[in-house]
Amino acid sequence: MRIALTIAGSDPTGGAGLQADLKTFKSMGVYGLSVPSVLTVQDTGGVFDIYEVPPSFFSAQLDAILKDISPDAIKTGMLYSPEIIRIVAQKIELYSLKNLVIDPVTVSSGGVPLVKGEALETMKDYLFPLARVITPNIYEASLLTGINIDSEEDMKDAAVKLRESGAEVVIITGGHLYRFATDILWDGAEFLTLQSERVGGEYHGTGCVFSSAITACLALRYDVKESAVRAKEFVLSAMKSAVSPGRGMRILNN
Ligand code: PXL
Repeated sequence: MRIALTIAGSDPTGGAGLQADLKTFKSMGVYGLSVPSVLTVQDTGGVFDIYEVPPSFFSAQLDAILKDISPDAIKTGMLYSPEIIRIVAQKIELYSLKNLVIDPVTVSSGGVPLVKGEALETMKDYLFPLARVITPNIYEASLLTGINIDSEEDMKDAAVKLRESGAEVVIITGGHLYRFATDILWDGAEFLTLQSERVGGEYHGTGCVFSSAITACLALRYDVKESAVRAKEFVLSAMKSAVSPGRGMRILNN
């Protein structure tokens, strides 16, 4: 059985974070491992507090699992602090890990910051060069590049600039152009525009599910483009069967 590891925050609602990643891995037929970087206090309405796992304990979790098991693919979600990010980069190199997918999580759906200090810069400098794929949304891509993204052309410009940080493939998600949900993939040779119908309503965790679905597909040995297409289909179908377990946002049922 193929194995994927998520290094991410805990979201008790299961809509985002490592819980959403594990559900995605399972649905896609991949065995899931998970190492929490932070715990959050949250409900379907929002994030109320964040507790960072002490770096030495975080590091010990990674060492234990990676000395024992070699995952076929890995994803990172909410890493929160520069210190945690540097530990992840160090372990990726130490254990020669392949198929790294980075979702550069920066804010919650409700607008709460999910990074502190120089975390974004650290991610760009230390982690992006090790990545097979990075999956920023438009907001994250504009923060990372300084480009104000208003069109598909802007998304392409930002993707080109982001790839200069060393990631093999850049996928910018979340373009709401016309009736479609548009993502742009740039692999250094050509652009691929991924489109699906837009589904109305407020959803929690779409970015986590998209990046974990790509990770699962890479673990299953699909190439990056095929993985992106399959992941987009997976997210759309999970949005269509979304549930409302609480009083807040809808949660993807993947
Ligand atoms: O959706 C981004 C995200 C990622 N990881 C965790 C989160 C959230 C959003 O709330 O809580 C743990």
